[in-house]
Amino acid sequence: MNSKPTSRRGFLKGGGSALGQLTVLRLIGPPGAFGQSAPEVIPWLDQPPANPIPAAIGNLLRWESLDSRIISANNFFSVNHYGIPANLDETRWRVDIAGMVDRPRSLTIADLKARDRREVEFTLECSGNSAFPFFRGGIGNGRWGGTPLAPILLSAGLADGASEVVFWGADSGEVTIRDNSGITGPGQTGRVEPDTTGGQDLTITEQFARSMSLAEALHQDNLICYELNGGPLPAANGYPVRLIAPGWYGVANVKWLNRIEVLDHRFVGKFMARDYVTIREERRDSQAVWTFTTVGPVRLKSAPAKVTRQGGRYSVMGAAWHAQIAGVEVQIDDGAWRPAVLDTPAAGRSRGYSWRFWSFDWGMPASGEHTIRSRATDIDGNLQPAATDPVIANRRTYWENNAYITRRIAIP
Ligand SMILES: Nc1nc2c(c(=O)[nH]1)N[C@H]1C(S)=C(S)[C@@H](COP(=O)(O)O)O[C@H]1N2
Ligand SMILES: [Mo]
Repeated sequence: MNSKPTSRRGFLKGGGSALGQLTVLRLIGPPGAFGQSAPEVIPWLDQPPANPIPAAIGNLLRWESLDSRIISANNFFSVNHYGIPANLDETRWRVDIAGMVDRPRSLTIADLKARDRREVEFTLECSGNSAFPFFRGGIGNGRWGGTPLAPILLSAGLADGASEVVFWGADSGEVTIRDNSGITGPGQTGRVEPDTTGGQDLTITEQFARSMSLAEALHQDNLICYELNGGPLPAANGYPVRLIAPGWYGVANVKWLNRIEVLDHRFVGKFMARDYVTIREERRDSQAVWTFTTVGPVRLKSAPAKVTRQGGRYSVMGAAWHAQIAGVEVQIDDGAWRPAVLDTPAAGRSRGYSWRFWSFDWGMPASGEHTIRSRATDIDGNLQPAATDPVIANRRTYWENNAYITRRIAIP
């Protein structure tokens, strides 16, 4: 049924039955009409503590407020390792295409906006989300608009041997590299200081950068992005331009993008090789083996968002993301896993990149405290892991925690 006001007038003029008219009004009327109270949100007992680093992490999602698949631009979370750069002037901004290309270029924002425009709905999540009690809302979903990256790289002419693409941000910060063994020399721009072991530390100003293999960078869904939800990117989210790499954790989505550099070797900057590296301890033939992987592709995850009460009945509403979702199950108080009802997924190109909402009819639970958790499966048969699953339990670093999330609630 079309619920636009014009069709409603048309319906009433047509002289439908009183009951028919009532049904229409109920469907399109404001919540609370006809004595039906709007659902009431019951806040979680386990509220996150205050964010201890507001300068670096902002606008964390308050799960109870989730009521639309799209998070508005002014509520979108941000993670800024080096702060927001000064001089974000769209008219003077350039994105350089450099390195192993036959035709290096320097693109203005106008150049980028003159190219094909495309939108993708994509759930951006920091790979550190769920790692600390305060950090549970490092996630948001938006419509990212921009121009495809691949044609820009291809038209620059990739030189033989090109294998890696680095995305540089305009932001930078001081980074200390431990024990540089006292190497000094002319032209050195960093600061060299004795360290506690008798060696020497090197302090440099490092620009934010992340890389991908050339094949990964050429993925058709990557965007050079200049819009969030149809408007300009907020300053904290990369204005005037950023990379949007659907299917990758937040860190790969480089903000304030000003240089795309093609290399013939691996790039091992801080955010590839020293930070955002997942280290696991595994057992092979009773030997401890350590594995090291750069945080990159996303992992299947879900969470209960909120519990609501309407007319004495309770429901749980939540989200599942980072894959095409096949099912979500809910577990109350360590009981049996029971299926939730999935909402419509985002369509077209956004399918699998945008989170999918679900709901679970909890009925009339006993008063007192309860725990609620969810787990998702995707269309390839992957199951979101438990905290005891080796992929989670073997980690010795905190990134990429996609284990079930347990929330606590008190029913009056
Ligand atoms: N230039 C730059 N890009 C960046 C970052 C940054 O600090 N500088 N933080 C990254 C991290 S760790 C995350 S989780 C995402 C967060 O994107 P958002 O701030 O738009 O939510 O941005 C990524 N891109
Ligand atoms: Mo992040």
